[in-house]
Amino acid sequence: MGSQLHSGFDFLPAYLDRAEQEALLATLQPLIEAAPFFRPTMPKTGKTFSVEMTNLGARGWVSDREGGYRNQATHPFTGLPWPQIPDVLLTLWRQVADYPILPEACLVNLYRTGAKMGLHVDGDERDPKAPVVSVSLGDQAIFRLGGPQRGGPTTSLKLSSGDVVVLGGASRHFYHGIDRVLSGSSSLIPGGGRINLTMRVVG
Ligand code: MD6
Ligand code: FE
Repeated sequence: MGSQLHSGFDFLPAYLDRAEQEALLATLQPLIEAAPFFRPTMPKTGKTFSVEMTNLGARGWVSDREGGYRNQATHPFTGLPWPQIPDVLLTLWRQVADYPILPEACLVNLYRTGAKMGLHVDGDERDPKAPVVSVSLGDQAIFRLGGPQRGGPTTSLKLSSGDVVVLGGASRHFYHGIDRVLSGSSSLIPGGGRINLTMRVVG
């Protein structure tokens, strides 16, 4: 059990050691080749995200101007089903999620130089009890965690390669985002940057 800053929030620093991080990245590489990163766009405005995304699992998360936020079975550009979530991630979920159902989606976020993610709530999944489990690889990032309302107090936390965060319980619907990534702080990812994996039960 890591430090519980909020009910249902769990921070597990250095959950994966360097060898495990390298093995996970090697496992992800062919999956990402099959389902390449793309840049989602915001509903209505069509503004592009600075983060590049892809998914693993039966019900990946996508967003574009026309269709808005949604879960779908196929990659929006290749039209192919997303690759399966690898066993190493399902095992990690079983170890930390404390939830009987396995994740149906693993969103893969890639932050290259300058990418960040605004404060948001992950609200597109229907099962309110299932946690979201996040795994960070590569460069460190400043993660901001608020509460249930936009504009409330926030705390920030530095996430490093190998760290795991669980947003469960009340914290499942807390605002959070990535203020910035500390470029060059890790040598794990070729070309630099940060990958964040978030596993979800879509419901
Ligand atoms: C990131 N993480 O770390 C963005 N969402 O790049 C998230 O948006 C997130 O870390 C839900 C649960 C945990 C998370
Ligand atoms: Fe999120």
